[in-house]
Amino acid sequence: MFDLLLRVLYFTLFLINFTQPIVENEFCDKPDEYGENNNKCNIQSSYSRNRYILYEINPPEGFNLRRDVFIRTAVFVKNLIKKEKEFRWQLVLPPWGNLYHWQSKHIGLQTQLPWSLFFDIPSLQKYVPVIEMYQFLQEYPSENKQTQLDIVYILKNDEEMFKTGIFKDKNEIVKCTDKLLQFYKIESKKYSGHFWGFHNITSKAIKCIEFHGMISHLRQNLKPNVYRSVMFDHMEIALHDFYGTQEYWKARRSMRYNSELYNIANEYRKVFLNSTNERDRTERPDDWTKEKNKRNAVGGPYLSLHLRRRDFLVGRSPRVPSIKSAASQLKNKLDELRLKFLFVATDATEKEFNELKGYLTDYTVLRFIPSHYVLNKFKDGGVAIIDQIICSYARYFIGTHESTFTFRIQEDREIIGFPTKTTFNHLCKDTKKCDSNGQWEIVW
Ligand code: GFB
Repeated sequence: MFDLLLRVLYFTLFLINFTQPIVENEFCDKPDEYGENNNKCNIQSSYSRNRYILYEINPPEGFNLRRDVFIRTAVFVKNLIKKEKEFRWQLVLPPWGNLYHWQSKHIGLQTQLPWSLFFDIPSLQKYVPVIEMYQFLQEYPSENKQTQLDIVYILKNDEEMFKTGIFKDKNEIVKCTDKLLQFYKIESKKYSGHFWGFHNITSKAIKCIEFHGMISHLRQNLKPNVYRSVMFDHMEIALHDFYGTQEYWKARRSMRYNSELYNIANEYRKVFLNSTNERDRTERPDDWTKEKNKRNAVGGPYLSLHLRRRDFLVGRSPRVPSIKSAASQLKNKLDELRLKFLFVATDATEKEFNELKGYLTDYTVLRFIPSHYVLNKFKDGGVAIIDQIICSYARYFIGTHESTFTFRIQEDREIIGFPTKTTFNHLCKDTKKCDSNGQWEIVW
């Protein structure tokens, strides 16, 4: 009897699965010049609810802008999950690599690095379902170890808007005419190109979109009844839906770092800066969702500085102070706060750092020098995060005007619970005229 019941149940499930149309007819027309609309059969044969969103960013962009694009995308996917419930949405984390600022040459290639090297994946997953690229490659159907995405949308700005200064929402498919396009056709319905350096990934279709507007407007391009995997190239073009809101900060708070990076930074704080979370009132729950609004963090007995040099000396020279001027501003603040320790996170040369130290001989001026183990394991990206963590736990922080590296430290300090006046400060070109960078306070 029980056996019979089971059979009836299986048969009913079979009927439900096989009789429900997964593809709507409106998507079943002829393929266009970029190969779209050929995916119906694949989707029908899969019966899977999994839908994957992948993205890539303009190659010259740095690590900390990329972190911001992740937040936009994570919030987008989170909202998608609420609205498109019949699918199981997953955000595929684009591996890190080939960043212009990662200059250490003796530690091997810094390419295709997983997010787990820098971030705590279970924390990210408490905000939105994310998977690493290698996991996607394992679980997504492939043929002879070749993975074919369903479509790549290449976002581009509408140059006309930038010429006229009149900006309007736009999401329009245009011809892919750009000679610098990173994707090219190798055969019918097969495009190759820059897929994070993986040579076993291609796409069935490529489409170019002139896009202006909030990232949520990309929902109309997903067509989950047609595509299982959608990649957006140049995702930095899509804007935040909710910049600075509670939702933004939730996604931001989920970006806890790899615990080993915290351990290294905490050990450094303890040994060199006499700073511990218990003493500094900077203790936090392990789980970011349990974190509460507070403003009483004291921080370690040191002033921290993010001193951005290198390309900023060229691109942002009107705002970048000389080392001498920086030293004089720091001396004033150290004296005002009666602090003797200065921690410097910087991309400055050894010569510039020594010059700074030379002006501040009455103080202990320190920078984090990674061991071979740390540099080899966590690469330039991990060392930069350790610098950011140490800066974020100081009693007072001074950053560099308009550096996203500085912005991320300020956000971490907002989360830890420092009074804002100890956080939103930056070095001035000279003390006479010094514009504010704004205060992006946390919303709980
Ligand atoms: O992160 P990021 O986009 O910040 O780029 P900006 C700067 C990179 O330089 C960091 C290194 O990701 C690090 O690799 N770096 C900078 C540092 N400061 C430090 C530091 O204190 N410690 C360590 N360890 N590394 C943008 C660039 O930089 O500035 C754009 O991304 C462009 O490409 C623009 O150049 C002008 O926002 O500061």
